[in-house]
Amino acid sequence: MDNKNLKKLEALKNPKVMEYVNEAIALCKPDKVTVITDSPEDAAYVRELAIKNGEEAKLNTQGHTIHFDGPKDQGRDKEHTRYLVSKDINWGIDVNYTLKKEGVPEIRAIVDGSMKGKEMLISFFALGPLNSQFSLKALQVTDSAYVTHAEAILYRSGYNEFKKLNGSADFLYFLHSAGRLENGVSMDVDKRRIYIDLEENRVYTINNQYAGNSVGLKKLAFRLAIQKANNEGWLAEHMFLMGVHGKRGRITYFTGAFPSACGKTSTAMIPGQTIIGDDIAYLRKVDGKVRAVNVEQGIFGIIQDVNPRDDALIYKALTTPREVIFSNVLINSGKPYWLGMGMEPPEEGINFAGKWFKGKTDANGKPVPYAHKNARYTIRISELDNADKKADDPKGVMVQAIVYGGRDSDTSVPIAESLTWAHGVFMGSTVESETTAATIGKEGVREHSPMANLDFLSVPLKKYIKNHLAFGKNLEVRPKIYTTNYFLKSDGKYLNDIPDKKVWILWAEGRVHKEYKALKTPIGMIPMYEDLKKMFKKERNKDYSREDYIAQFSLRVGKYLEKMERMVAVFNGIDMPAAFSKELQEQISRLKETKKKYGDIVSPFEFEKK
Ligand code: OXD
Ligand code: MN
Repeated sequence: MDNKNLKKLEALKNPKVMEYVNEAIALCKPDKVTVITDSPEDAAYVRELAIKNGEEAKLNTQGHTIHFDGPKDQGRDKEHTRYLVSKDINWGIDVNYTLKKEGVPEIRAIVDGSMKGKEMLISFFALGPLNSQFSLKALQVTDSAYVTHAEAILYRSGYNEFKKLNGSADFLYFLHSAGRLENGVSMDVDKRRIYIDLEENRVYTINNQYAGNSVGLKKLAFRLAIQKANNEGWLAEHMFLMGVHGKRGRITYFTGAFPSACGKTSTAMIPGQTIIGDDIAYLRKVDGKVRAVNVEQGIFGIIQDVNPRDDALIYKALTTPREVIFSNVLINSGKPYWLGMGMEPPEEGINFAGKWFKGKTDANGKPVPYAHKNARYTIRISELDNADKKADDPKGVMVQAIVYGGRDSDTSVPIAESLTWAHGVFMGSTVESETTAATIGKEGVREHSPMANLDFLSVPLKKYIKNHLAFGKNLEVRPKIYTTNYFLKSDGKYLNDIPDKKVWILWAEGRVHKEYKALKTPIGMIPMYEDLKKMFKKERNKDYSREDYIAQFSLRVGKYLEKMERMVAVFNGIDMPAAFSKELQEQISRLKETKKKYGDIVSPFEFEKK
């Protein structure tokens, strides 16, 4: 490290930062070390380095670049993402972990010498707004200028925040190396490892580039934050944060947790509403209210189906000059093409698997799509016309509704409100969803994901649920809790159009302000037909028939009971808080009673009669 860079580091007066950096240099053996501060010159240096290194290439539109991850590095690698702990833990759920005495030597041997011939970048970030009691600090060391560039878009630069730490070691630390590269992509994917040391709040991630694996500040920091939150009595959640615009200019803030690729971003982007964040929120109780911030300042969004009709605002932002990184789309003559963009792709180009041409097939004779299903864009939220004005407020915004959603083709109604806070926690704890392309592995497999957070839980399930139950206590303004399901089908066909979610969210907003009555059913409160009819006309210009309502809101009691059987199987073996077990038992008996009285499928109008 030259003197100039050393001075930048020393100015932080932080012994732990020095210790980590010295250790990283000794282990990774880079040729050069560069320290990145909050200055615009340093940000430009990173952007240019990503181009010079071949990790990104410029596209025709100003500020746009393309980055490719290798063909086998197109989603989060769940199998090789593990916690490092020094003793066995009873998690209650399936959690991947390795004992430190084996895991640390293994990962350090793989990381050893990984930066030979390369440049190490050291940068600093805030997870959350600047000058905020919500925010955590993060130190990133990596040999990937793409990773640093993506983080500069997605997170607030935090060199100055580190100065304010006054030498404290209270920060998270991420060491990443893309490993050996061939044509700009990681070669040794068989040695891809993502190890998260829960005891030291540090992460090692190696031989990968896909941001879900490499960008420490995203899902890796999130796991460390979940542990911290559960120890300290706040919430770190897989949630969007948005302003829902109700009647008379009213803005009501919602958070919502959905598993990856199940509509979080598109909910936060519903036309007429404002977005604060689309992926990770920290929530705290402040003066009897729940307040929340977006941990990020950007979106690492799925680009498939972003088109002028369904996602006009993002489409506009992705097709005009500004800083955007496209990943794993098709490139032809300096232009990006993705699946579902509402335009015919060219006949050939370059994609994540190299040269692509129309009719290309894989080794099994299957057609190779021109772009990956999990292709992404990386953009700052402030670039969007619907960015909420309070997005960077250090005090956060007051949350009045929490939504849990999943990809459920056969059971849950499109929207329901919980009977109580504890019932809401129960609803969130029993989210089930069909797997998507955001993770490596088979798609469409039903998976139970408590609070849509299964992939990221870093504390025993009992502790996590207990923390949620306690969070609802002693509140002056208690958020309402909802479940949504945008994916309900009948005879193999979706029962709703994608934009219909606007009606569900606005109905929930109206409920917060006591504007709509609701029907009490065994699974929660559901909308009344007359209200939805008016709302569908106003918001969607659709004639919403009684048949539509019956198809969407009939309680599939038999299916709900099957789900409860699955939940009993999951939770039986786990020592859960008594309040949770009570909710489960009561849910089952309410459903059984309803089944006895009305049968397997119950029209919502039956509940109106009561
Ligand atoms: C994401 C994910 O990219 O959850 O947000 O996979
Ligand atoms: Mn996510």
